Amino acid sequence: MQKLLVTGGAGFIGSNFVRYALEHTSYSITVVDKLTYAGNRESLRGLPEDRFAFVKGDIADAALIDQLVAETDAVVHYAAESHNDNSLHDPRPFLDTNIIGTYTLIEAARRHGKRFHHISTDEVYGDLELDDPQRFTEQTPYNPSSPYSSTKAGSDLLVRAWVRSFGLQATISNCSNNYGPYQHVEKFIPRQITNVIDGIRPKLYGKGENVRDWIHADDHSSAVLTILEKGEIGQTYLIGADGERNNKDVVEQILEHMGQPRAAYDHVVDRAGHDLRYAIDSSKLRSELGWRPVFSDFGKGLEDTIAWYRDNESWWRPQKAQTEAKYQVQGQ
Ligand code: NAD
Ligand code: TDX
Repeated sequence: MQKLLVTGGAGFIGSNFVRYALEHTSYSITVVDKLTYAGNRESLRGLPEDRFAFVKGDIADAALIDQLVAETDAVVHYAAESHNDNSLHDPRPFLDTNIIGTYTLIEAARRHGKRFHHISTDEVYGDLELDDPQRFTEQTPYNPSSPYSSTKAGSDLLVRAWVRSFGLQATISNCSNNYGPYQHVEKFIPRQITNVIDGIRPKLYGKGENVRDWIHADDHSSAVLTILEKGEIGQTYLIGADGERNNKDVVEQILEHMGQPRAAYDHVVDRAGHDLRYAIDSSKLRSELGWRPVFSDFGKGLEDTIAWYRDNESWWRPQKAQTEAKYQVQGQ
């Protein structure tokens, strides 16, 4: 394997993977990205020109995708509409990209006999009670709650069907909530950090008891590389780093790291259908493929992320006002 096609490589996690893979392997990488509101060419600035190419395009464009897939050895598929709140207000782009886009890619990968890795989310499993001793495993039944997570679940099922029916050489990974630099300011952690920088109080949906299982984006990238190189075709691997925390705790930590009183936040309207808790059991990935996360100290990772947003205002500033205006209309 020498050449990778990375879809959605101008987004948060895709760009992290591109930087990570260029640094830790000798692969050449082509990114295909539509540059929606969530994509940012600046997230890929300064990469080595002899090993990196960028193509602006839509994964649902069958002619373009056929040509790009024909030219690569493997596809790593990150491109998606990724924000739950947006999916509650305008679901259509989620169907177009997450379902039709994935279908377009796996048809091309099947035609050309190419290795395919599908990036997905723990949200396909629905949510857990706060006191449930169980965590999600590869055997947990699918039970998605939102338009976003149902389209991700649909895309996973398409990939599974293409493996079984057509022998597609695919693996799937379902990861928990990522944090780190280059994440869009619509998402929870960057929204609150940039709010505090702007003198706005952080906004907690509902009571703030909802639990997310946080993993640093670098650890997600190392896991994807491990699965791409060592994973068994047809298998699903859950990716997580034992990072369960409720939203209230995360907001309080952000405020404390940024020199504000821990209680200086507001409760706002809850998300419709808000999943209560996600928690990943990643034993299969650890025991079968020997993967381990590197970032074990969430407080330190959060401090580094805060420092990145302080130092890179020019990256996020153009998105901030319109993102907050959208939330304001929703009472959030
Ligand atoms: P993101 O919204 O930051 O980036 C998505 C990227 O895809 C953007 O660059 C966008 O321009 C591009 N894109 C969207 N529609 C496209 C289309 N039709 N054609 C080509 N490009 C298109 O999302 P992210 O947080 O980086 O998530 C990436 C992937 O990881 C998604 O598949 C998501 O479901 C999955 N995931 C995310 C998390 C998380 O915590 N963020 C956790 C688990 C899984
Ligand atoms: O302002 C906010 N206040 C708040 O309390 C925002 C934006 C969010 N929240 C809450 C909602 C969630 O409980 O914080 C939690 C995290 O919210 P998001 O950042 O929107 O992430 P989530 O909905 O959990 O989904 C994320 O993780 C799984 C990614 O956006 C998905 O792409 C991924 O699949």
